[in-house]
Amino acid sequence: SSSTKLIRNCPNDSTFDLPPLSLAPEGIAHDFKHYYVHTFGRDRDCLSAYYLYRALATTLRDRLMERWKTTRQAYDETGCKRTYYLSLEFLMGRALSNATFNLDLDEAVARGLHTLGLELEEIASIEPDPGLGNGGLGRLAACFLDSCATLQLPVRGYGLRYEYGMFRQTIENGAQVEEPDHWLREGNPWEIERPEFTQRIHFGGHTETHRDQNGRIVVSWVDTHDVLAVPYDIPVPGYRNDTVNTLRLWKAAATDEFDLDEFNAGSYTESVAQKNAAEHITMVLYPNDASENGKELRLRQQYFLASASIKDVLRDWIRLHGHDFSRFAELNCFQLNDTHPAVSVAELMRQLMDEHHLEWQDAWDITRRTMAYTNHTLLPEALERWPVRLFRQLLPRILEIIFEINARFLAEVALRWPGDIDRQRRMSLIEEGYDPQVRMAYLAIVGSFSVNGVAALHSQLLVEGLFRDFHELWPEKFNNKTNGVTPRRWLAMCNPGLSDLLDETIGTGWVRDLEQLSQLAPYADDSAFRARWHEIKQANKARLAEQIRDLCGVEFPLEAMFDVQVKRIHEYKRQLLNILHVIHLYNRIKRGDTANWTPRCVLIGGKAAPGYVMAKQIIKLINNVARVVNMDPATSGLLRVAFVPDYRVSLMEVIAPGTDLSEQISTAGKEASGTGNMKFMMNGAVTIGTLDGANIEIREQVGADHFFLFGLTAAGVESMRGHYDPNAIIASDPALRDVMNLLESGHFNQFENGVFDSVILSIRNPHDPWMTAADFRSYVEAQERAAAAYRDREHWLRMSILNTAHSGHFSSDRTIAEYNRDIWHLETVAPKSAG
Ligand code: B1H
Repeated sequence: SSSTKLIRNCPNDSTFDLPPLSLAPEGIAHDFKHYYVHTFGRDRDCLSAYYLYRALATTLRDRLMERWKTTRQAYDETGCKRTYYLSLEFLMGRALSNATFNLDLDEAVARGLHTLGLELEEIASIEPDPGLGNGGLGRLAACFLDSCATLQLPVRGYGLRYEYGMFRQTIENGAQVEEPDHWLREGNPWEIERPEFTQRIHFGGHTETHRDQNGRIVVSWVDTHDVLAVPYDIPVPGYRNDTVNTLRLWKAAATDEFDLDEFNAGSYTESVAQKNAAEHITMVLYPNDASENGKELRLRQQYFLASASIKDVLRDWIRLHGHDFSRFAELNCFQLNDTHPAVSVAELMRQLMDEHHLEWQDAWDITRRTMAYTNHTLLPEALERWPVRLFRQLLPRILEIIFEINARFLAEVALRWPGDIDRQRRMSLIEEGYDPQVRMAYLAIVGSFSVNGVAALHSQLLVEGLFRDFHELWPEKFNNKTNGVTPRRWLAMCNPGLSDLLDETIGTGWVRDLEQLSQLAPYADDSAFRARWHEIKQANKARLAEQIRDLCGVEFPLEAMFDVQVKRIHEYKRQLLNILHVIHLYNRIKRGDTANWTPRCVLIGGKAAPGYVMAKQIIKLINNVARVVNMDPATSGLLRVAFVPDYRVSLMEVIAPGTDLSEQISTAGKEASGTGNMKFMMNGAVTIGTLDGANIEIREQVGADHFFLFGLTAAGVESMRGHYDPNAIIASDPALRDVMNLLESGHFNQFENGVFDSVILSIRNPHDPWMTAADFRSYVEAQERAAAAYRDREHWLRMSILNTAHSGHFSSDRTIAEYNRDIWHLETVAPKSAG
């Protein structure tokens, strides 16, 4: 097509060289006005907020563009090894403030805008917050890209350009209502379409085997229905270092071919309409965080991402190295973000063999030295398995390759454990049965040289449990990479007050090297420093309280402890335990048990997967409890509860800095890592939590005295299974008995008979996998310790400071440095300075 056509008489290299763009306020203001007036055709008669944002975004994008080019050239010229981060989700958050900050242009942009009477923050808040991810897994991918660019590592993200991101959540009569998020409606200034790199992706059809002229057996995959993958590139700026990496997102588009049969049958319009179906592949993000998807369209998305990204990488390889793949594994690595892109193992095999004519053994050798897999969950409901019949119908060639990988793998297992049929059955990539399934995690393990979990406990449980057999076979493959979060967005940008105090106290080096925060520790004993810390926290609480007033209509008094749990709603995360504690506090108030009371504002937020009935009932319960508590004059000044609708990245940027107590209360052994826990810690919140995921490492870093621990251990949870008796626990604990009585009396659902029956039943169920009742007593006691600690302001401030001071370990820069040291082995590459 015209967009992919190149001209023959290419002008010489310097034709398109331009002088560097001005980074001064005047230059920025000039370009901003130019875009607003000349490009977008707006003026003072129609002062459109959106186009003010658009003009500023374009001004900044120009300044990224020149660095983007020099980064790309530096990677090509050095011929360096590269890593590709393959993920169905990238939860990037707003780009404008991030670009401004990472380019060190905050002051220049603010001053340039001031000359026009405009405010940077106000314009930045117009940007839609792109929600191309569910939760932690998607946000982790975004933090990793930030760290890779900051560490100047040649890493490219590959994902999907969903037309509709995560749904917008509203609350009606206490219940979640989903609305579509058409985030691209007004265009996206941060993407550059690259139609010249379009790829063709195959689905359906069947395979045929024949011999070529040399007598080699060749398989062709024919009669396929093809879909085009069009890449859109998004710049990923490093922190003040001239590196700009790339996130490449694929959009599905129809080919220009007609289905001839239908055409000849006269159904011209039907066959044109068919083209529409192709574009559905990237229409919408599946909103099922850590739970079953199982839909054909989801497998199409996964294969579409895998095939397009690998084709893109191989095209680049051939451009730079020709058709010799002998050094491919040495110079390329694919990091699989969970099993969602795991079909890449078979797809790389297919492309190397069927499209580039390698033999099985050579292709397999390359694949196994190139793929690395990160596991993010132990929950059985999130472990991906696809029916063999679906593969056969949608991806027949891929299924053949998976069968061949499995046959060769099981031969290896048989060699190691002769006659151990049960082990072969357990380890097979195919789960046999009435409807056989492909086990995607096993495919990922067999096809990778590295398998990692995302926190120490999680990695340990993986090799002891789910992946035990594989660990016995290949112990050297397994490793841990404890998650981290980027200190740019999650401290420096979102908490300017604290950031200034840190700069003033320990210098500015912490933004790149977060371990430097440990220099703060001695200041915990300095009362003048504590006073300033307090002042900043109170200002952040005021900003948060204002948001909560606007969004929930609830007043949060600033002297109260802000107690916050924001994350996806899931039974294992136990928002239910939190709300049971709220009911317990309400009972205490009603019975006048309020001596030495610590006023508390409980904030809960998060989305439920639309089909997850129990999660939606938990949202409804939180809202109903909030209404009763907040309406009751007895709670005035003592207790407030709010459910914040539409929790997302940009809300967390306000919530984390204003939080005192961070709720990390999952059933031990169930939360792989958690990353919200790290954001809160960095911003000086103290954690109340179980020994789960990265909480364990947080507690190790900050010290047991500065962490409110409660609950069963992972081993304790497992050994209690089978003789867990919640009804006995309830009967023997007066506080929990009172909570259940009030709940069961219908006090929180006066005109909604029975709406909480199944929630109540789940607490009383001896098979409750999350053992909510088991941890209640211990949770209440930890909450009492937290409340007492908060009443001693100086003590609390010390804890708060020490939490920030010991959060250095949880920078995603540390995580990425470990991925690079142990798995990727990339060299840093600095681009030529833009001048
Ligand atoms: C995590 C998911 C996840 N683990 C399936 N697994 C999805 C699984 O759309 N799907 O099908 C989406 C997401 N997400 C989270 O990853 C863990 O629960 C967290 O504990 C962890 O911190 C995070 C990042 O590693």
